[in-house]
Amino acid sequence: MLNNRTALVGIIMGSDSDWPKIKKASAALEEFDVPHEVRVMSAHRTPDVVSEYASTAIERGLKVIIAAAGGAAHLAGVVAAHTTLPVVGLPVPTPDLGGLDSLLSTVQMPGDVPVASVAVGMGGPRNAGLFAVQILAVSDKDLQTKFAQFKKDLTAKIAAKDAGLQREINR
Ligand code: RP5
Repeated sequence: MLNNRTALVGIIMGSDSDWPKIKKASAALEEFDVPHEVRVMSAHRTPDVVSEYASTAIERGLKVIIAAAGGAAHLAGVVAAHTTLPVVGLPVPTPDLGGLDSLLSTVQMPGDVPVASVAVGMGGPRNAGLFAVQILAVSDKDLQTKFAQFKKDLTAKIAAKDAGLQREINR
C-alpha cells in the first residue's frame, strides 16, 4: 500500500471486525496506485489515539481520511472535528439494525463540521476509495486522466453487459 511512499489517504476503522466489510475502499485506492495507510482506532475505545491521528494528519502528508465505523458510528465525525482535511464517512453494516444505525450516526452531522458519507454496504466501501481518488485528482493531472479513462471504461463495460443480456433473453 505504501512501498516507501508517503500515505495520501488514511483509512481508519473502529474495529478490526470492520476490515472484511470495508476492504474494497483500499482495493479502489490500489487500483489507482494511491499510497494509503490502514489503521484501527476507535472514537469510543481509544479517543486519544483518534484525536492525535486526526490532528497530525496534515503534517504527516495525508490529504483525505476515510473513517469507517458501525453502530454508534462517531469515528468520522470525531476525526472531522480534529482536522481540516476532507473526511469521508463509511458506515459499516451491523447485525442488529442492518447499518441504519451506522448510516445515521455518520451522516447526521451538525452544521460547520462536514462529513461526506457513502452508502452502507453495496458500493459504499468502493465509492469511499473512488471518492478519495477524485478529491486527489483535483490537483493531480495524471490521476485526473486515469479517472477519466475509468469513467470511459465503464461505458464499454455496461454496453458489454447489455449485449450479454440481449443475447440471453433473445435466444
Ligand atoms: C464499532 O463497533 C466498530 O466500528 C465496529 O463496527 C463495531 C463493533 O466492534 P467490535 O465489537 O467488533 O470490536 O466501533
